[in-house]
Amino acid sequence: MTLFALSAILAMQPLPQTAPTVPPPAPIGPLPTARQLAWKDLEFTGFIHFGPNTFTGVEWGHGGEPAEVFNPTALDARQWVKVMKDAGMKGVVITAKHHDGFCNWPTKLSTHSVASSPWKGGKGDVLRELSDACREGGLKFGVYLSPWDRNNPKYGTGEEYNEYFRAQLREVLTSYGPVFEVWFDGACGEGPNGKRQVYDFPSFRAVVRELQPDAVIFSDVGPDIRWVGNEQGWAGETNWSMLKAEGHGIGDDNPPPTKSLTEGDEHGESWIPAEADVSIRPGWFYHADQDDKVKTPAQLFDLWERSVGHNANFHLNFPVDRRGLIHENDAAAVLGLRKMIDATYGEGTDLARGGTTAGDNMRGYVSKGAHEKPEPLAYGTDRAVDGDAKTYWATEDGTKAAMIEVELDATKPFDRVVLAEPTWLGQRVRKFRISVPATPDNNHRDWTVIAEGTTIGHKRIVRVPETKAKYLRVEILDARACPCLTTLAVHKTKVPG
Ligand code: FUL
Repeated sequence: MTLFALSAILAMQPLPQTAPTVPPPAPIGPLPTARQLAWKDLEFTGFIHFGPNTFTGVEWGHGGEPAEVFNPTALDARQWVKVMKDAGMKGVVITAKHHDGFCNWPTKLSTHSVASSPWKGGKGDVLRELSDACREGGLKFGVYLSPWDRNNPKYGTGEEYNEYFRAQLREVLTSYGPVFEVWFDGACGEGPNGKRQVYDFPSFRAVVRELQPDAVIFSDVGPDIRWVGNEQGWAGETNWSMLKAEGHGIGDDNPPPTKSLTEGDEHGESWIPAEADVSIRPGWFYHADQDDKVKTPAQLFDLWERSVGHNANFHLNFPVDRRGLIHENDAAAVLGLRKMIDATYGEGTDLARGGTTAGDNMRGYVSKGAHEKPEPLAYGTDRAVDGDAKTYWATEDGTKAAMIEVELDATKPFDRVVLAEPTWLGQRVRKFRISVPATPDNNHRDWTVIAEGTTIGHKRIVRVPETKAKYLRVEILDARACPCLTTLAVHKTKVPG
C-alpha cells in the first residue's frame, strides 16, 4: 500500500466526529517540572574540575595541601566559555569546592581558599571570573559543592558541619547571579579528624530551593537529576526518566541499583532524568601525562549519541590545566565533536523533514470522504516531521500501538533514525520497531525490520544499518498511554571535511 493508498483508507474509515478543537492527550505521571524540562532541553553541558589537585597531580586531595600550591599563571575563564560555547554546550558546572575542602571563591567561612593563595595576590575569585564570563558569553552557570570536606575541622561533627555547609551554599548561591544546576557529590569519606559526617541533604536542598528556585539539583537520586550510574558518559538503550528513589540514599548510603540509574524505571514514582558525566581525559583533574590521552572526536561522538541519543544529558568534563586554561588538545577534540554533530545532524541533514507522512491513527481525524483534500491536523503525522519540537503526532486515547510512515529522498542512504516524545505529557513508549520496504518497487506489502527498540523519551537516536529506501515506517508496539511523537528524523553519519 502506498502512503496515498493508506491515506485513502484512513479517509474512508467511519471515524467519529470530534469537536473543532481537539484536546491534547491526558498526561500520564509522573511528570517533569518546568525546571526539569528546561534543563533537559540543554542536552549538552560542560563540567570543570579545578583546584589544588590541578597543581599536586592527584584526583582526591587529602585536605592538608597548603593554599600556596594554587597558582594558575594565565587563568582565563573567557577561554573556557568560548571553547564550551563553540562546542555547543549550554551551561557549565564548576567545582566550587572538591573533597579537599579548598574553596575556589574567597569564602568568609574558612581560610582554606583562593584568598590564601598567591594567585592574584589573594584577590582572585574563580567563581566570579567564570560567572562573569558565562553572563557575557551566554552560558548558564552551575556549581559543584562537595559535602565531603577533608580540610574543615567541623567535618564529622554532625549538625555543626551541616550548618557550615549550608552557609557555604548560601555564599555561592547568592554571590554570582542565577545558578542553573547544583551538583551534590555523594562521596562521604573521613575528615581531618578521621570522622565521617552524616549529611543533612533535605536541609541542603531547602537552601537551594529558597535561593535558586530555578536550579536543578543533581545527586544519585535527584531530586531533579540523577547520576547515570557510571562515569563513562553513556546511558542505557532503555532509559526511563522515572526512578524508584524512595528508600534510596546518596553515595554509599543505600544507593539505588546501578541498573536503575542507567535505565531508569518504568514504575518509578519520581521523574528524575539521567545526566551522563564523563571526563574528556582519564582523570577529572589535570595531569600533564594525560595530554595525549584526550578522547578523540569519534569517541566523544559515540558517547554523545549514547547519552543525548539515549534520553540523558551529556555532561563533559574539562580538567583545566595549570595555566588556568582548557588545554589545546581538549579544545581541539571537543570542537571536532561539534563538527561531527553538525555534519550528521545539522541544518539541512534530516532526510525526513517535510516529507509526506501517513499513519493508522491520528488524534481528532475526521473523514470528509475518500476524495477529501487533507487539512492540517493539530496532531497529524506531519507534525513529527515539521522540525518543531513543540508540535507532535498524537493518537486517540486508549491506543497502545500505532504506526507512522514517511516518504524519504530515495537517492540518499541513511544510518540514523531520531525519535522524540513530548515528555511534558509523561514518558510513554515501551517498544518500537523501524522498517523499510523489502522490495525496490516499494510495494508497501513487504517490509524489512531494520531496528527494534524500547524507550524514546526526550531524544532517541537509533543506529540502523546503512540503508537506502524511499519510505520508512515506525511502529510503536507498546506504550503506557496513547503514543505521541514530536520527532521522526532520518540522518546519514558524515565525516566532516
Ligand atoms: C566523583 C568524585 O569523587 C570525583 O572526584 C569527581 O568529582 C566526580 C565527578 O564525582 O564522585
